[in-house]
Amino acid sequence: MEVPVIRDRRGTIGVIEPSGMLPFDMKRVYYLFDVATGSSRGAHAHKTLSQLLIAVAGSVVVTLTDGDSESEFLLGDPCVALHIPPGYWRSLSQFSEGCVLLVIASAEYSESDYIRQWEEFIAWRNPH
Ligand code: T46
Repeated sequence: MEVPVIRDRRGTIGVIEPSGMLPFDMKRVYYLFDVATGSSRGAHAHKTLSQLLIAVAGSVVVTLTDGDSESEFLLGDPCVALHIPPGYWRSLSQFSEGCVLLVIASAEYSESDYIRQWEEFIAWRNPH
């Protein structure tokens, strides 16, 4: 989704407000930074959590799969947010130097919402 921005000759402000504009109610904001180039993060799914990811500086590649098909997204524009609904395995790679990835989430941190084993994820997606 496009992030609303306010531009003038001094620069640009990106604005995210909880009312109306998001596909979920926001409960948490966090950000990844100081990620060593060449390292990967993610490699898990969330059972109920929805997220919006915005590369507010630098770039990162996000790979999403539901266990069948896979999509790859290059995030590198602070005016663009990637919505990840619940139930997608995500891998984050190719962090550029200085990348700052902002994450807006629908719930507070809960380890029990994570699926961190690929086999468990596939079984969860295909319960019978
Ligand atoms: C995701 C990608 C995009 C907390 O204690 N509180 C928090 O709010 C978060 C986000 C993490 N943690 C702890 C849990 C782990 O012990 O920090 C450690 C690393 O977290 P995680 O394995 O989730 O880190 P990433 O970078 O692999 O994933 C993060 C998000 O947590 C995840 O939801 O989708 O960024």
